[in-house]
Amino acid sequence: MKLKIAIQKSGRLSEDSLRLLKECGIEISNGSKLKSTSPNFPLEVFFLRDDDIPQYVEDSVADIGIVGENVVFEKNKDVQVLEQLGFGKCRLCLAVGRNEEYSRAALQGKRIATSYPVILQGFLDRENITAEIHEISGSVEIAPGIGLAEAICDLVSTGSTLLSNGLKEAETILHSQAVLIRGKQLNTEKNAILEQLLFRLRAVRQAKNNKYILLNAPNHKLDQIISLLPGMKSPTVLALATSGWSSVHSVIDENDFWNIIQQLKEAGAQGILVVPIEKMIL
Ligand code: PRT
Ligand code: ZN
Repeated sequence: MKLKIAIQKSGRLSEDSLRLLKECGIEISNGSKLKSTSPNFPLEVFFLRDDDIPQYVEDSVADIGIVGENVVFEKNKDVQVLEQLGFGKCRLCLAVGRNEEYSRAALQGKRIATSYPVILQGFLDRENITAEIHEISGSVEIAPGIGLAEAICDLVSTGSTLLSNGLKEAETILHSQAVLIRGKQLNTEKNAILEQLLFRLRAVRQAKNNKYILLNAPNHKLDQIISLLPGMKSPTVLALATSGWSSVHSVIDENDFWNIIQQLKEAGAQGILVVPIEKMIL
């Protein structure tokens, strides 16, 4: 029995999806065909267009899939989001001409071009705005320039596409990243494989969010320094050969990193080393 996963065939999520599986110790041979079987994990990989993945998962053609949240919400299929994967980050934004004044009220009666009519309609309904949605499948950013619409609703990551088309970001209506989704019907055996995969995925994700830190501390400052370092249980403290000094080892959250380093220095820590963690099991 193999668990079937659908990932994007070629596009922005393809490389990161394969890399994530690899970091989970799952080998996948050649990603150019329609499907591939892992030689060292009970997983079969289907390579598909991202827009089709929610439907295939709902229909149990694939058991699970990796796709952007934007696609999950737009397609609105009967699938469950299991885990955010931390890549493919972008936002779905309303954008208008660079020189226009933007307000929600000003959208009333306007034409908005988008490839995300479902999400956009949801936003307009919540805000009690009546606007005309023009669905187009690509190059949405050119719509105002050719007179098709006054505003657009499109994915943005760096913002350079908007800028080079004379547009400005007016409002974010959804933050998105790649997620792991599953269908409703999985037998016991497939569920067990999924649990193993999730265990590995979480270990990889945890590791990315954390750093291993080693530092030297004068013993009379140990209490203060330890209070800054929660660690997985509590920090490890080892005596240095030089008397009056200790070596402190711990794990810190990537997000608190610069803040904590600054405080540690102020508290008298020296020789601070910060190293990446490859896998982390709590
Ligand atoms: O062929 P297939 O249908 O599988 O691929 P696709 O062309 O539909 O999708 P693809 O590969 O472009 O994107 C796949 C997923 O990546 C999306 O569904 C999002 O979840 C995610 N993602 C992350 C993005 C972006 N960032 C992104 N910047 N998807 C698209 N863009 C486009 C955006 O539409 C705009 O044209 O990039 C442009 C804006 O980029 P910036 O950097 O100029 O702001
Ligand atoms: Zn697509």
